Amino acid sequence: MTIPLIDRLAAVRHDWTLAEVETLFALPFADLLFQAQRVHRAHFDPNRVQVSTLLSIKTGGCPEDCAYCPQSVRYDTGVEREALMPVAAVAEAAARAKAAGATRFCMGAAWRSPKDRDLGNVIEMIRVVRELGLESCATLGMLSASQAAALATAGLDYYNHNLDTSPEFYAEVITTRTYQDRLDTLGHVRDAGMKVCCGGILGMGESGRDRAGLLLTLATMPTHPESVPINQLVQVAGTPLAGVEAVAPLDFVRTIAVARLTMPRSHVRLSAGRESMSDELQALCFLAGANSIFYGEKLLTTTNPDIERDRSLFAALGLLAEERAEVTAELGSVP
Ligand code: SAM
Ligand code: DTB
Ligand code: SF4
Repeated sequence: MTIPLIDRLAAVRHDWTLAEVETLFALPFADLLFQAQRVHRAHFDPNRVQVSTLLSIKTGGCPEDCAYCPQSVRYDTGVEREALMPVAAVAEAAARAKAAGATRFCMGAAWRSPKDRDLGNVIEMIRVVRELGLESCATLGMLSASQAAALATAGLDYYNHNLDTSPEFYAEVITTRTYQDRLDTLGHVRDAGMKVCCGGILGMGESGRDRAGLLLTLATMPTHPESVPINQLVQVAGTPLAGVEAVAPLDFVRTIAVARLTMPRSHVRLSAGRESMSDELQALCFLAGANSIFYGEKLLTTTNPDIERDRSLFAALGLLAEERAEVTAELGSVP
């Protein structure tokens, strides 16, 4: 006899089907949140939230055509092209993030893929971030196997590379690289031994099936991404997706809950888009199993809630920032 879906929820599975994921999305809201809570509490302290701060180390002028992105050279968004930041400026920003309470520092670059000559500078940035006792994360675009190996050797803890949406909807959003390109980079990151941060964006005009398709792709990976950012599109004037109908708030919460249920041990990050969310909506996201946020007044080029607002939200909900994981003990071995 097959075990009913609900009874199988506590286990970490990699054999999800689209029908099962869609069944979870269609549960009555209270049942979905109850199950998500059950699974969340089986694997995490529900009152702890992991806190990451972002920095754009190389802004604008990107050759790609991602329809959501203010940094593409193809769209007139007012984002100016800047050179790669000096390492000392990155060190200062990382120190400020640590002092404000972040445990992970995520460096983003508006590249299709890094040039080998840039990688040396990024490796130096990883070193200073880790020396501060922060976990390091980078998102630099597509990587070759040897670039992934070089970043892993430098001590990079996480690599962020989002699938953004379902395989079927992807070509509506990006034409300059394929879904398979993204999967190949994720494979190189895994093979190099780094932790994977991979998620998507809601509110790009995708269907409910596309949201299920994104989560299905993530949840059927041989190892689930350790970090799953769920972004709400930040609409930026000048991008093709400015003016698209926003995702319904309760559908956003449902997506968080289904991510929690299908990837029970992953950190699910309530990512971009929090600035336009009420405290109540964010609270529902935490109840649905979100346990990570971006913290600090800026994402990459757009704004995020300021630190005071997040401190009072955490206080109102009795949430605490998660202590940082295991990296401190290893710091002595960083060259
Ligand atoms: N260029 C690299 C890449 O695309 O992989 C790294 C930086 S890129 C800005 C990182 C991620 O930010 C994208 O994959 C996308 O998921 C997210 N992102 C970009 N613009 C966004 C927006 N307007 N709203 C929400 N998320 C966005
Ligand atoms: C992720 O999933 N979201 C972040 C991070 N990973 C790199 C980026 C959000 C960017 C929002 C638009 C901007 O600020 O430019
Ligand atoms: Fe470039 Fe990344 Fe923006 Fe796409 S999402 S345009 S690759 S910076």
